[in-house]
Amino acid sequence: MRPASDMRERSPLAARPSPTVTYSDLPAGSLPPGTLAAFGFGAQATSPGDDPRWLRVALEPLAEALPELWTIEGEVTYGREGDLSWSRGGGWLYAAVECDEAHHGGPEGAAKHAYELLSAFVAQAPEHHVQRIWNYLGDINAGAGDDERYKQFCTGRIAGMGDVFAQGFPAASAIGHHARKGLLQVYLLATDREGTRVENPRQVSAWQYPRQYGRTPPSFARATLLPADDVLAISGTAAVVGHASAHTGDLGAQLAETQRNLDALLSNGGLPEGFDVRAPLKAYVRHPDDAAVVLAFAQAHWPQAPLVLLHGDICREELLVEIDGWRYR
Ligand code: 3EB
Repeated sequence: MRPASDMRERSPLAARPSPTVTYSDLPAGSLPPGTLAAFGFGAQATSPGDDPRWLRVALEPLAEALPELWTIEGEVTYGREGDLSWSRGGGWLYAAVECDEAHHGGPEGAAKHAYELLSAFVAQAPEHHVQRIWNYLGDINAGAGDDERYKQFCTGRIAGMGDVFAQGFPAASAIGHHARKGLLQVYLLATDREGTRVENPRQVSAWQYPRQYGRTPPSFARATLLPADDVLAISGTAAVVGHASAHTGDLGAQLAETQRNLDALLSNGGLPEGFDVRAPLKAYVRHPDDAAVVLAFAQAHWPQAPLVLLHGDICREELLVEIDGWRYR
C-alpha cells in the first residue's frame, strides 16, 4: 500500500499550498490581498477597520509583537454571522467566535456555544477538515479540582464539537487571558482535505489523560501535518512528559523539556530538525517577569525563528511556559 502522503501528491488539489503565516506590519487601513486572517495582540493593537478577518487576540505582548498574517494565493471572501466571523479562499477556511460567558452561564456553556457555532458552520462548508484551533479564556486556573475553569471549558468544548470533529481532534492551544472578564475567543483553520494528525511519543495523547486531570480529557492532537504536506501546525507544547507536568517551579528546566517535546513532534511529523526563519512561534508566559528568560532561551536555541511573546496562563497551574507555532518544510 502506498503511504497516504504519496496519494496526496497525486491529487490535483494537493498542489494548493497551505496559508503562509508571518508576523508582519499591516498596511494602514486595509488588509493586503490574499489575507485569510490577521491577528493583533493585546489592547494596543491597531485595527485595520471593521473586517471580519481581523481578530484582536486578548493576550498582551511581553515584547514588541507584529501582527500575525495568514495569506493564501487567490481570492478571499469573508463575512460575519452573529458571534461568528469567517473567511475562505483556495480551499482554506478561517472561522472565529467571540462570546461572553455571562450569556452562556459560564465557561462550559460558552465553550459549548462557541464549538456548536463553529461545528455547524464548518459542517456545511466544503472546507470541513479542521486542522488547528486556538482557545483563549480568562481566569483559566480559577476554581478548585474538577471545577477549575479550564476543566469546565474542556467539558463544554467536547459537548459542542459535532461530527466534524469525529474523524479526530485538531491541533490546539488553550491559554488564559487577562483581558475582559468572561471573554471567550475561539478560532480555527480548516481545509477541504484531510490532514495528518501527529502525536508525541514522549507524551500520553491528551484525550487519554487519566481521571486526575478532570472529568473530560482535553480534546486536541499534538500537531497536524497540513494536507499540502508543507507545514506542521504545532499545538501548545509544555513540559508534560507522559501525562505528568515536569519541573514544577523551574522555568529553565520546563523550557528544556518543552524543547524536547517540540523536537519530538518535528521528528514524528517527518519535518527537518529545528526552527528556522520559516517557523513562526509563540511563547505564552505565565509570569511577565519570566519574559526575558524565555526570550533568551528562544534566541539561544532558535535564533532565526520569528517569535511572539505573550502574557498567557497555561492550563495547568504548575506550568510556567507553553510554546506553539508552525514549521514549514
Ligand atoms: C498539555 O500538554 C498542556 O486544551 O486545547 C496544550 C495544548 C494544553 C492544548 C487544550 C491544552 C490544550 O496538556 C495543555
